Amino acid sequence: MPDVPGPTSNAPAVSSQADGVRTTCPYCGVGCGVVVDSDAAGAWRVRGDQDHPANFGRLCSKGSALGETLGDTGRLLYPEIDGQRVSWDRALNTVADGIARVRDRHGPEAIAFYLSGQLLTEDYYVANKLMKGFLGSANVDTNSRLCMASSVAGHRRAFGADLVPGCYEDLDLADLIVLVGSNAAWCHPFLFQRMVANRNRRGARIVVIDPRRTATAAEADLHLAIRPGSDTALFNGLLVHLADYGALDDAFIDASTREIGLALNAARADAGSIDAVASKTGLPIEQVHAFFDAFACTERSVSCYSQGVHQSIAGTDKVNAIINCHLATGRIGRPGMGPFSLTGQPNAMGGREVGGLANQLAAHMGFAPDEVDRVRRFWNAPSMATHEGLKAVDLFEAIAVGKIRALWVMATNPAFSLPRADAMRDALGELEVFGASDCVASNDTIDRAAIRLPAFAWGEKDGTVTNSERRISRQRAFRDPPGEARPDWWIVSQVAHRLGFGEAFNYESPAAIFREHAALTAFENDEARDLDLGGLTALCDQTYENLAPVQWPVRAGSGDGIARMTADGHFFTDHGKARFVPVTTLQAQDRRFTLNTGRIRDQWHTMTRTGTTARLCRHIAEPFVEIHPDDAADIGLEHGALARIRSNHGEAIVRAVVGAEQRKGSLFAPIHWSDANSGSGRIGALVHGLTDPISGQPDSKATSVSLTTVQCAYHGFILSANPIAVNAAVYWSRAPVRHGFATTFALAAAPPGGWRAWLKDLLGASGGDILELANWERQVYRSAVVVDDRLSACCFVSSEPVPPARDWLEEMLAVDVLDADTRRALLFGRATDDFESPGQIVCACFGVGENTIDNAITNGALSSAEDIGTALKAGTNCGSCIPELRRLLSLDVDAKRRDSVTV
Ligand SMILES: Nc1nc2c(c(=O)[nH]1)N[C@H]1C(S)=C(S)[C@@H](COP(=O)(O)OP(=O)(O)OC[C@H]3O[C@@H](n4cnc5c(=O)[nH]c(N)nc54)[C@H](O)[C@@H]3O)O[C@H]1N2
Ligand SMILES: Nc1nc2c(c(=O)[nH]1)N[C@H]1C(S)=C(S)[C@@H](COP(=O)(O)OP(=O)(O)OC[C@H]3O[C@@H](n4cnc5c(=O)[nH]c(N)nc54)[C@H](O)[C@@H]3O)O[C@H]1N2
Ligand code: SF4
Ligand SMILES: [Mo]
Repeated sequence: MPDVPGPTSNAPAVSSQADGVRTTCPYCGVGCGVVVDSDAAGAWRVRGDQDHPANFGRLCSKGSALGETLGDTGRLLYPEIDGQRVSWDRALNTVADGIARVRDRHGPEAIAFYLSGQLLTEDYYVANKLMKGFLGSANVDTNSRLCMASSVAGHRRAFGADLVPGCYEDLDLADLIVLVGSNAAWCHPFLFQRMVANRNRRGARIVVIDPRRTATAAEADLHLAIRPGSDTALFNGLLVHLADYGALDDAFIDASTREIGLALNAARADAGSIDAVASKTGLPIEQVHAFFDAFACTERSVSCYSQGVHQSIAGTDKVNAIINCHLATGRIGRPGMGPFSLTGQPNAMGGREVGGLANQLAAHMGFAPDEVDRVRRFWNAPSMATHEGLKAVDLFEAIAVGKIRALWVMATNPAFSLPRADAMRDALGELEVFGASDCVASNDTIDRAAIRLPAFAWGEKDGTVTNSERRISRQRAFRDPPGEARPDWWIVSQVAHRLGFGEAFNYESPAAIFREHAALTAFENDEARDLDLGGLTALCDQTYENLAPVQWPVRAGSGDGIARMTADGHFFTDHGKARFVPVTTLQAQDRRFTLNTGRIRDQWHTMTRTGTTARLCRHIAEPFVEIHPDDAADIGLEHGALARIRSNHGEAIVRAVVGAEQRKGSLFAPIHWSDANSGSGRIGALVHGLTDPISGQPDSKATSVSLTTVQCAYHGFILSANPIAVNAAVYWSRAPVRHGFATTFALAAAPPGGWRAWLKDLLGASGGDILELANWERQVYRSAVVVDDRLSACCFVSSEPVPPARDWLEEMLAVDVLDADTRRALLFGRATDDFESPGQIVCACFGVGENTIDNAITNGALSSAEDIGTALKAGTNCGSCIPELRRLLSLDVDAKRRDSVTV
């Protein structure tokens, strides 16, 4: 097959590197440094990088399990068109021809790229340059629109630039840490560990503002279980309180800010008294007082915020309400102080730096005529975009109505992650040209792409990412890519060549792209723009290869970055001062049920990586919806039953978890399950399409829904050596277990042809012995399929969702020759001798289960999380499970039930 040669591997021989390859974790925006090497058997070992200033050697559960997610199973290996393998040459020509055809017939506005914070800065730069400088449209948006857009908009309004003023060290130095709409214990685990360490060492207090009692809230000194959407009222009230109690920093306000009067008037009108704040937020007056007093009296305060703030119809206003309080007290850019936006994806920041958002140009420039002209001259661009493009939700709506006809998706799964995901998935069918670059062969989006392009994955790709504190770190390659995968920057550059733009896309390496990106940030900058990498424009390939983590800006003549910005009181607005932004609460309507969506500790988005390892699927194994006990009683829903959530846009059927951690009227469901591993767990399908009018970020945490119990005649699970899908079931979901897969299901009625035929059909099994046990009075059916003396699958069905413990059965999948006693025991689900099930895994790092911990607490009279750590190691690596260890110690039955999702 004729092919285009391309870089196939950047991987140095790991064995030649005595201490392994240093790279950066591909998950959250904390951006932890990792070191990778391999053991004698060739298995990858991943440990924290002691020298990396984000994590100093520690990793969370997801980071620690990275080595287990590196297999080639499920990877997209070759370019494909309409499901057929083709050469790279043909695939690239097809993309270029499709783009050229649509542009010639319908103009550049009919083409779009949809990118991702999981691309490297270099990949992102090249894609953005091709669209905005050479194809002539700004229809490049990114999943950062769903993630960070409200922070970007809030920063630009207040600071005149998309600027995070502080750094991680501020979390070590603060005396008060306020977490707003952030479940950092699960989503930014290592940063949260730094906050807890500060509290333990220096007595810092932690306040959590979240409608749910999350693992983060459980660790807090004060938890404000705010009414969803009412954050602006709380921070407006705080601004008034600061003014009335003499806590304003008048000198800073005079010298460095504008328009406090407007903001204060708006705040007073919105939430001028403690009573008004309490009534708008639904919080007890004492809690409001406690928070206001703590903030007013503590100079070293940091306010961290994340999706509970961003993903809202008033996300940008919420961001500015928080920033206003920091400007009013002058607590910004100084040690231990500042507003701090926690970025989600590993390169959420890098994407913003190169102009990945449709309303920005590269290097933090906008669409003002002089900025457009500057970028045009730098790129020598033939068709520079002159106005903003469509933001993600609008962009996909434009696809649905045929305005956009060619789409190229890279490193994201919009058919799963956009609001109204079913409608957006259907819209993809309207495209004339649809290409997707991904590492995996199947997800809700790439399954619908006519042109599929295999990209390098983590461990293969090579470039840079920027974390939440503006720190640029290298991602380095350490393994050979499988099949014909290629780097994203190369794929885009090849298409640019075929469109006739070869000269501007003659990149030979990520280093060359980085130098150009750095040069553009410094071009005609003169300290007028915040982002300036002038000191990195001349890196030779070797210096780039060895680049140590560095915080921007890195101005010309200096190799060092700057930890805190705005310390000199200078901002990037026209007048050089920060702006107070007047904001007013958009009062959320009280509805019967409001669906809040978010993340769980051990899974990453669509689970394309974290869902492949048993270790990370044992904490929470099934899709679920959490509900307050009173609400559950009201609608007759029991813990562990199946529940149907329905909105105007779609529905899902998931497991019910009843727990007092929820506010009444509010439901929580995780976003992670998709068509790939569940029958009806796609939560994105329910989410309404409302967005923040300024940032365009979807309101993903407040969809009006109904909830009902789903009655099923049969509940069961199948353990199998190979993955299966129970497509005819009312409900099913699948997770990997140690030696195979566990598929949980529920059926409305018994299979018409009998259970045996049904099971054989599901397994695609032809031979083998089937052992069976049935008790029709109790509606119990159990069977085990043994092929060549090995357990190939076993199936347990009953009328209630309470199967026996599975741990022993899982072990049996690995036994080479099953003896007669064991075969009999299979149908009882447990060994005849004493097999102790560890129970649901609490500590993912050391695989310590709930039963083991419970026994140790009882038998060893353990009384603290530290005791448990000493006895069992649980909680001593990443610490993400410490809140759960505390809960087990408290023996609070309700709290324990909350996490026992797997029934
Ligand atoms: N384990 C894990 N970690 C991750 C990720 C992952 O998939 N898994 N993804 C990464 C990414 S891309 C991101 S963006 C981050 C997200 O990190 P977070 O923002 O911390 O995570 P979420 O679970 O989306 O939402 C945070 C909290 O917002 C709360 N919330 C909802 N509505 C409101 C409200 O009106 N006001 C307030 N104050 N709070 C509200 C929710 O109850 C929820 O607990 O996590 C990153 N880290
Ligand atoms: N309801 C609801 N919806 C949400 C959210 C929510 O809280 N609630 N959160 C939103 C947020 S904050 C985010 S960030 C999004 C995340 O949503 P997505 O971005 O859609 O989710 P991922 O599963 O991370 O998709 C990443 C894809 O990129 C692929 N990939 C990884 N690395 C590379 C690479 O280097 N190159 C290429 N070409 N492909 C790669 C992976 O295999 C995977 O298929 O979801 C958003 N949607
Ligand atoms: S906290 Fe965990 S997921 Fe986030 S970067 Fe560090 S190791 Fe990776
Ligand atoms: Mo995100």
